[in-house]
Amino acid sequence: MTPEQVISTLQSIRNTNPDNLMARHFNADYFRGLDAGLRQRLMKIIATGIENSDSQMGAYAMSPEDYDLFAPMLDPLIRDFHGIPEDVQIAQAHDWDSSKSSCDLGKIDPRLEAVSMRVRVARNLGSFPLPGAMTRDQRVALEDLAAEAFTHLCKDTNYGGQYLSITPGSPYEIDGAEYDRRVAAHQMFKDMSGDRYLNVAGISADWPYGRGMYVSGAQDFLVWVGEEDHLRIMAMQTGGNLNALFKRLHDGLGRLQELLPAFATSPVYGNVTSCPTNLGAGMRASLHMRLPGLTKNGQDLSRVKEDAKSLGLAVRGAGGEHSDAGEGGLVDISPSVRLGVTEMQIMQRLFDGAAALWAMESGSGPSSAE
Ligand code: DAR
Repeated sequence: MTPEQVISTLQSIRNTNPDNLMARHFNADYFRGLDAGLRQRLMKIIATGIENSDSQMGAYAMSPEDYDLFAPMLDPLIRDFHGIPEDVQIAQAHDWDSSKSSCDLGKIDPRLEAVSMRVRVARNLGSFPLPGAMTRDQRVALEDLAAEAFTHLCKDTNYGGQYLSITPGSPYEIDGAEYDRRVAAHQMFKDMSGDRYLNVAGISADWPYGRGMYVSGAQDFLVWVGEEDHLRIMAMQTGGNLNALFKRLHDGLGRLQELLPAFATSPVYGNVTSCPTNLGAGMRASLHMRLPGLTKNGQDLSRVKEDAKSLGLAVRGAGGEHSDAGEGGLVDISPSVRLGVTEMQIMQRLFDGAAALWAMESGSGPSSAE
């Protein structure tokens, strides 16, 4: 497309899809003012939001430098998503000290003592392009670096476990049946080549090369390699104590920082990620709850999404992004904002939000839909 065709297309998307944040903040004069090389580089970042007009964000960075290089374009949509006004300086702090707060869902209601919960952070190695711009060889080289680091975890009695690769010919390669079993167990990530947003951005390219998963012996600490970010480092458990979950993640993250090259960070946005929605803490903390009343037994997520939004929470189906509610209204809830908030603030927001939604479900709390 010529620059004027891009401008015209984005004007149309802005009219038809006002929630496409990239289209909402696209500035035609800024785009026209870039030289041809920079325009081509920016097009790779925003192509996903042009090809997929229903995008929520509509952009993925291709290198850590993109957030600085294209700040006039990207900063406004980052602020819009994370709710940071233009006149507020973005400052990403970190706080993992969970001793100051006790977030055990069993205290909300004994029926919440055994909820499924997961917290993950996205990290990218500063010495590689981001996943949308990697070659197949770079994807395999990064996986080799990660696999080497995991050999140390496997020898550590606090972790044990194994690395499972889906790269053809990898010494850690698993077969299709094992891959399917791990996906069904909600451990391994799904085949990315089915995600149209990631496909346009190049993030799912070269599938399945450079992809795999470390899983600890207790299966409560996992690391995805080569998904939407270089690494998705996560702790998971069935049980309501968020403090224990976050501590396990923080401990494992610390071990990986010792074993791997430096992670990509920005002086403004904190941890650098492919998707601007994950900048800052790079953290998604989530738990599953059955909310049959608020979801009309799983048939309608619209009301619970509105209720959750008023609490700063996002709601997904139990099967992950773009999925429907599960049996009995099973949904995945997580704090939306990840930039400008610390890890402990995210943990507290998840706990407080879960308590408020539970109260709405039981009819004892106010609902935004009333
Ligand atoms: N589907 C893309 C990304 C939205 C945020 N989720 C991520 N990063 N997994 C969109 O722009 O709508």
